Amino acid sequence: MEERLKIAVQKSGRLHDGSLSLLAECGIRIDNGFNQLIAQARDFPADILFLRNSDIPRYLEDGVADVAILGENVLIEKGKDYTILQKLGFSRCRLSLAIPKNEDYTGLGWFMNKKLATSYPNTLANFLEDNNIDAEIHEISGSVEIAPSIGLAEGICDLVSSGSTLLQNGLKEVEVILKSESCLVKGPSLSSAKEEIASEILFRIKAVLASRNNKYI
Ligand code: PRT
Repeated sequence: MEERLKIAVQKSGRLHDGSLSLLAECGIRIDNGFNQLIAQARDFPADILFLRNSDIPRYLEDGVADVAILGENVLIEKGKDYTILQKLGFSRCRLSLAIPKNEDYTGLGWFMNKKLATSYPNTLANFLEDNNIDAEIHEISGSVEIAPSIGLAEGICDLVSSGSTLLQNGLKEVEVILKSESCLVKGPSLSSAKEEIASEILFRIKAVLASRNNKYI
């Protein structure tokens, strides 16, 4: 039986459209499947799995998915040492520290002994440790920006793209911890047949990205 590469993409959310349009530009098209967990690509030996972005590292680890399109920030948070085959250039954002806008920011020392809310506890803990800052991390899964105004935390660590959510919540960005974008990632153990299919996809993606770049020059 012909081997098929299982490609994980986000089921819905910020990475979904960019992932499917990139695959389509590479000639990997699916008929419907948006409401399914899995869809077969037309005329290409691959199946698309629709999963939550935050669950994708686990599926790669378990070999349920072979390659995936996801945000680098998720890989870093989960601490998985996967091979990034290609950075894809969409869904760019940064993981930043923010504090109430009226605070006088004096540098990283400001965070000493403060309570910080985040959905990225591991990345934040590593950053604080690298900078010798003792602070209390309060993990929450969403609406991180409201934490200071409801008295849950004194500062936050969250993803920022335009900055308007911070502004709306009376916060200012004071430190960038990391920059992230979508990337194509490979799971830990692929058969040689799957490696070949993954190489073909990578080749096509590089061609698409190069032609997109040429359009901007
Ligand atoms: O539910 P699932 O596990 O699939 O994913 P998710 O909840 O992480 O999904 P989603 O769609 O919100 O984000 C998917 C990925 O998009 C993230 O992991 C990042 O790699 C990337 N990305 C890019 C962002 C943003 N930009 C972004 N701005 N993810 C989240 N945000 C949020 C941020 O958390 C904050 O609430 O948008 C708000 C800030 O946006 P601005 O424009 O006001 O600064």
